[in-house]
Amino acid sequence: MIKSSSIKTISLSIIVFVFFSCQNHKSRQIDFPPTDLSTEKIIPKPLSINATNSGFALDKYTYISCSENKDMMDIANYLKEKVNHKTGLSLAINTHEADYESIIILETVSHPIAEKPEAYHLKITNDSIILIGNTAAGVFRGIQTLRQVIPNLSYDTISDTKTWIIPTGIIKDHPQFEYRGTMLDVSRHFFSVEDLKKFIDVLSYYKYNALHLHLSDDQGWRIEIKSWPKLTEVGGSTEVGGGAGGFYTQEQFIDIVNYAASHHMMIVPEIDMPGHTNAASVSYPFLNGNGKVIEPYTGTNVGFSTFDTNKDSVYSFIDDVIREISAISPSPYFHIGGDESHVTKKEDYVYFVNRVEKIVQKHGKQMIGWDEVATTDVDDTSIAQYWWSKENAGLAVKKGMKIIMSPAKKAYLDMKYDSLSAHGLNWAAYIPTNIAYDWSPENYGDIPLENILGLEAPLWSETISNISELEYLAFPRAIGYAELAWTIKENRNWEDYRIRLAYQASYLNKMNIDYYESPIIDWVVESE
Ligand code: TNX
Repeated sequence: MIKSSSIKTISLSIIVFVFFSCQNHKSRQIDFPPTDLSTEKIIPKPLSINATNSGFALDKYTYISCSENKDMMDIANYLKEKVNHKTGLSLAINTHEADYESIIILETVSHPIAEKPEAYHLKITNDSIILIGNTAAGVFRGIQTLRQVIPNLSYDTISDTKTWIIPTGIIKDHPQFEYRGTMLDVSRHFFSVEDLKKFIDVLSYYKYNALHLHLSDDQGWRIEIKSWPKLTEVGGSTEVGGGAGGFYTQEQFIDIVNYAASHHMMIVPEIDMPGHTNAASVSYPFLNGNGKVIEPYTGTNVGFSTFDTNKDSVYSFIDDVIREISAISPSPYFHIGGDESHVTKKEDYVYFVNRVEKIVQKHGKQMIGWDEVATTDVDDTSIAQYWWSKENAGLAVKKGMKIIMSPAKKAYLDMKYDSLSAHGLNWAAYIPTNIAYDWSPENYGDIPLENILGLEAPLWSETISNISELEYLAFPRAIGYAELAWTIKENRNWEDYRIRLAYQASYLNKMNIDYYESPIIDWVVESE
């Protein structure tokens, strides 16, 4: 209570201060061109936009104001850096100098502006931008909207300095779904910490809040476990095609987690089991339950490996792995995989998933599993990720579980766009840019809306081995999935989205993203 009322006092005093200072200031006269905030190319499309058709001049006379707490200062510095990257301007933060003409105020509110923690309001007038959020995460999401309405091109003659005209009006916004993610398979091919950070930069621009890392599979184990060092020494040294593989040390994993957190995103770790475990069993053969001599695997088949589900030592191993990862992973979720365990007997699979669920819970996490886990006796607090089986998803609904929507035919980023695509698979479908966007997670597979936790677009990496190939498959489709997860169905429309997507080219180019230049989009490149 004390904290929130003092924040309110701070923000009120700032607003009063600004009002009076602007009154006293030799307010400059700018002849703003007409604008229309409602036709800005914002993705994901906000809940409501009221345009007031004038302009805010972003220039060297603009400064940022916020409370001096760490969360808000971090966001203010982030905004400063992003504005600098786009315009070259270097905005002051919380300056006491009188020499300014306009202000950007960032604040959290004491009374929620909507039920969703990530809700924000953005009010743009001639000389102020006021961005308020329910939480720091809400303000951060609003910053992404603000970044998107800063034009690429400046006016050189409208005032005595280079000026970027931001359209005025009010945006009120919050996400439809609380879970908005992509997944990256770092097992089939390894991706560096730098690659992940670049991916996070772009995902956060489109308001994603989760990056799920598929950290183990038959072809590679990718995270250091201090109590079982051979997992990375042996299991980390392979990948599809025979390359060198790789792994994240715990320090590197923490670095990734922190980088994501500074973008108000979480990392969801996955250790896939009892199938997809060849790399673990090569490292420690006692884990193996398929009765065969175990060899390193660098092909792309699935479904041939399994843990031995009847040994207590296997569960002690799993306890260590989940304990060590949970200790460095602030996300509330731990993903246990559970897919395609074709050589695990059904009763063994059920026993295994139930026992591992309890281990996950013991370490303070909520379990996520691919949709097959719904065939076991899991709790309704566990989450099923619907990738293939409508029947399994239906079982999850019956159990009262929440569901993450990732249907392979619509949401798999590793599916080719079409038969000419340079990378990707096509076992589920070809997914061109329009098909990726033009469906409703709200109405897929008869899942009631109240069971849907959110949407995730997985990127499996059998056919991609570097960041450029990753970007080819992920973009532009991941931009569309961001909108499906954030924006309500009533505000989505392919023809309208198609235009807004075309205008993302300048941003993607500036970020050096090797996106697929889908021929059904009339890409528009504007640059200074
Ligand atoms: C199925 S989707 C898998 C992965 C593959 C992917 C390729 C899922 C839960 N399992 O092991 O990489 O297909 O598209």
